[in-house]
Amino acid sequence: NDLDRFITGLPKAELHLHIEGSLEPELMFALARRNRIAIPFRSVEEVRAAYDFSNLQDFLNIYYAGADVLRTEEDFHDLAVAYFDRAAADGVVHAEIFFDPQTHTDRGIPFDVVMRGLLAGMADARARHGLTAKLILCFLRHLDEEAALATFRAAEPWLDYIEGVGLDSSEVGHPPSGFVRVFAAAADAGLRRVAHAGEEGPPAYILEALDLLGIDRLDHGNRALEDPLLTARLAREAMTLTVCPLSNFKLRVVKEMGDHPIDRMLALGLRATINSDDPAYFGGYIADNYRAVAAARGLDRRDLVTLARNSFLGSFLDDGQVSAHL
Ligand code: ES4
Ligand code: ZN
Repeated sequence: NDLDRFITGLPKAELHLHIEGSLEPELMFALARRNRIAIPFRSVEEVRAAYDFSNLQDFLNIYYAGADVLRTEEDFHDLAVAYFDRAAADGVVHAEIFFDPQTHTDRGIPFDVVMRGLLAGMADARARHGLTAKLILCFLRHLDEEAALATFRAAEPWLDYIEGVGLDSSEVGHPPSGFVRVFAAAADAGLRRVAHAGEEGPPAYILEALDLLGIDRLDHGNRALEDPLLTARLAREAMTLTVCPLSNFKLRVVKEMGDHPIDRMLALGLRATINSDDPAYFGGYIADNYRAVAAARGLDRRDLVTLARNSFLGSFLDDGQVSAHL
């Protein structure tokens, strides 16, 4: 319908996308065959049927298992190209994508293989769609800070190609305060900093991400809504929140899409954006996320324009590039 076409046609930036979470079962099968890896599924339907989770940890276990088929530079290239093609079809003109190097280096895949493949995919996206992209290296918070520091050292030859660092994986029990040194090292190297906080974790984790990690952008941030002083501060500081509605629904951060607080966030003056998180696992790409909240919360075109505009304002593009997109 009309609103569908409006959403797809609206130029937007994607600011919260785990590239490993864009691995569709079809590509998982193809890569397993190409790399001669046995996977415990006979069909794409069986893979989809195995995507049974209702919280972050259950999801993560499936997501890390799926990533095992990614072995070669070509695999990472093909993964990235598949995502960028799909994103471009949804009106994404700029994407700042997360990757989890530890998921790969811990399986013996060299850091360089991951980087070369993703960068080649980014170059293709630029050539095919004019889509620009940046990389955000995420540290896995269920592993310790020494492991994060070792990952940062492995990344050092590649820092010209990495826009920023992030913090993801199992939130509860792994607060931002455990990653102060590695984020300080990233800041010293001139990198941007983001962190997942307030997805399942309490508002105190959001405060730590702000005050101890010095984040430039907050990933999820839903639970900030429990603390009026915190939401007032986030609004005052024009902190961008990268909200992921279908993820929130699948991981039961919200009980129903009708309960999604996206319009409450906007009403509080928060710079909220809409993103797809792990689209192969959560049932949709960015336009599906816009559509789902628009339908559930009755968003109008003005709200949708605000959300898309926020995605550029919250991006790490320079001011001139942001202006060109507004
Ligand atoms: C993630 Cl939804 C989510 N939360 C935390 N870490 C993640 N890694 C991939 N998806
Ligand atoms: Zn995420």
